[in-house]
Amino acid sequence: MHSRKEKALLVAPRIWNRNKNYNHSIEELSLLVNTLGLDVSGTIKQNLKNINSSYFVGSGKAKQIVEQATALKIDYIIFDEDLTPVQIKNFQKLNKNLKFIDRSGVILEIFYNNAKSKESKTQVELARLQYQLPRLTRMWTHLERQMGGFGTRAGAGETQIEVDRRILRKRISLLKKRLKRIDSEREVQSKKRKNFFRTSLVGYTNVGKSSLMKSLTKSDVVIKNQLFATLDTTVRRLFIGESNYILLSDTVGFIRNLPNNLIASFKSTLQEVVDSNLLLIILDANSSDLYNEIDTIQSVLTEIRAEKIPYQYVFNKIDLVDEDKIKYLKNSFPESIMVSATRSLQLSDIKATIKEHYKKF
Ligand SMILES: Nc1nc2c(ncn2[C@@H]2O[C@H](COP(=O)(O)OP(=O)(O)OP(=O)(O)O)[C@@H](O)[C@H]2O)c(=O)[nH]1
Ligand SMILES: [Mg+2]
Repeated sequence: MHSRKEKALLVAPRIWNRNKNYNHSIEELSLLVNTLGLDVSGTIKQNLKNINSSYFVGSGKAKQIVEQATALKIDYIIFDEDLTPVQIKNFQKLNKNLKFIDRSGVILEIFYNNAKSKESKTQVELARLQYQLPRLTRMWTHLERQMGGFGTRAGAGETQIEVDRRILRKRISLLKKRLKRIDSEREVQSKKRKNFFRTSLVGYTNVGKSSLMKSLTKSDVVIKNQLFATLDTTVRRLFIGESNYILLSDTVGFIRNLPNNLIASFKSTLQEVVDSNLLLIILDANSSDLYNEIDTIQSVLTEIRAEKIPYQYVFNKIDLVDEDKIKYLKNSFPESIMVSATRSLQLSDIKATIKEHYKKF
């Protein structure tokens, strides 16, 4: 049988006083949605003065969105803003055959699909269930599919929902216990490393952190032109000369609006970052949204309490930009390093920087 790719309609409200790169955010959402295997059929853009508590957008606009989606035979309506559980439920009342999902929901699904290790699977499942709990409407569908599938549809009665909530809560507390165990195992490992100088590669997703890890340490990490290819932390030795070595780690990437419960449940994975002596903040020299990406990185680092760790900006992918862009970046970020992981350009500058910090250790 020929199975059709499911279709998504994006909804991008533009809030007048919000400072973000609107079009870039839409492009990024498209990429996230494609990563989930959905086709993007179109984007509805709308300027908003106020956020409507019932539908985020005005109620007239909400109906219009649902009508348009029905006409286009859409499966998913995807908001580039986070919706409250009430807003999702109100939308479901307008059409129970459509599935509604927001930015956080999309990110959680990608994490869910990419989790491989026991640790990341547990972390993602926890974050996902915490996200779904207040949004439950017809849980049996969901349980039937064994937590597979995403988005929620309206349907059946409250009692079933209550039963399902109880099942979910039980599962959540089990996962929390499991994570505590994983945390303490990690702590033991981390203690063994505490006498070493530790450096972490951090940054936005897909900027080339794993590629740098590979080029620098020859380790066999996953590299993909895909969002959130890495969900686990890898730690390797890196020799920096005179038979000295440090520990270098590669970890999960960040993105704008990374759901809070995801950051919380990835605490043990991100602990290596928190315990670092130096952060190499990897930036994409070819990015068209650099300043917002830096803001995102800084706010995640603050969230995990790593904001006081010394850091160094490293622009990767310089092979993709012209001389003018390099000049511009050098002017704007005089202390930064310019490299290319895939072309092995100026990687020694990274080692030199680490060495400088190491000397003060
Ligand atoms: N042109 C160019 N491409 C690069 C460079 N470094 C990495 N890439 C490509 O960028 C894509 C992402 O690379 P990864 O190393 O997986 O990126 P990451 O930051 O680890 O991404 P996540 O783990 O998904 O957050 C891959 O297709 C790489 O081949 C570079 O210096 N130049
Ligand atoms: Mg990676």
